[in-house]
Amino acid sequence: MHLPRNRSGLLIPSSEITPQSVYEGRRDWLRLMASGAAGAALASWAGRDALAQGSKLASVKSAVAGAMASDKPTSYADATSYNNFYEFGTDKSDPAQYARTLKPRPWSVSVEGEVGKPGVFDLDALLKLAPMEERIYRLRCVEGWSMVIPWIGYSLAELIKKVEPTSKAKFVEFTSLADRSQMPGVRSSVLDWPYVEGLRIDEAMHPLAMLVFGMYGEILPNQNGAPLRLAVPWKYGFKSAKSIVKIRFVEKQPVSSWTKAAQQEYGFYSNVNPNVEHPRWSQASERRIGDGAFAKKRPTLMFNGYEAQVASLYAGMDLRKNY
Ligand SMILES: Nc1nc2c(c(=O)[nH]1)N[C@H]1C(S)=C(S)[C@@H](COP(=O)(O)O)O[C@H]1N2
Ligand SMILES: [Mo]
Repeated sequence: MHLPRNRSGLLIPSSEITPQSVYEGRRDWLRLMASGAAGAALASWAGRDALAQGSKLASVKSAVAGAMASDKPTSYADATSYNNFYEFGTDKSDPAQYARTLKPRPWSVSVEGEVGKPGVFDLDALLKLAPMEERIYRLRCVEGWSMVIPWIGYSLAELIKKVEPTSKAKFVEFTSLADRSQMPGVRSSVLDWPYVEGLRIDEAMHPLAMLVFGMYGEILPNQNGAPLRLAVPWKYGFKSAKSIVKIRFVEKQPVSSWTKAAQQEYGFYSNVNPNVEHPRWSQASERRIGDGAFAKKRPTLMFNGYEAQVASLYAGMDLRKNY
């Protein structure tokens, strides 16, 4: 991903653009599901039942509503065929091609470390833990491209509150699945598996930080990190770990996989910042996937456009040092 190769992969054929009507259809379908009316038809997959019965697709809370991206969502085709998920290979097309071997069910997430109520959460329990919301967030990859994605999920804070972090819980570490039998890319040594990411506890508690189970009105496709992933919209995309199996509350700052791979390039914070360049390229602008190969790049926004919501988390910090 963050290797300088494969730049030609940035050219996306416009034939892949999903008509808005198809996307709207998916949304209607999810709303129906949320109302419970479509429950029987969806019985083939238990997760859909849980999503339908355990929750309503709530309108977003005010803390989040003001941060919703007004830009047109990226086409479903682009969002599901141009991916970074190194467990399935390093080319943008690899996850869509190889992630069908991922088994997102049964699935559980182990919550460990500095919490009063550690435990293993089954996926069904997580689906019912809080009301599902649809939130349109920008996703900015550190490589210089971006998308706009309608996610479905709820604030990570909902889960964190339930497990009662102790006063020693200063950071949260997220670990992705690393199973060679399901993930062909794990045989490669491009990263030190499993994929690990981390957030400071106040970042993790911020209402914008989202635990995601679906997108575009559907259950999360495997290549996008099924059955659950993070969406941390003010940070570079790699902070949003996919296919999470472990959430650990710790006192010391976790070392993320990308920091391990290249410390001078990928720091712990990795907040989107047009003023701090990556050692190998500028971060001042970005290419919106779907805009076409010859479209003008868009200026990258401070904190990816979420400055009003999150800047206070970093008051007094030197964002050049804490990149
Ligand atoms: N486990 C895992 N999570 C991951 C990655 C990965 O390789 N493995 N790639 C990250 C990067 S670099 C980006 S930009 C986003 C891409 O998410 P998307 O494919 O859903 O757009 O996922 C992030 N989460
Ligand atoms: Mo990325």
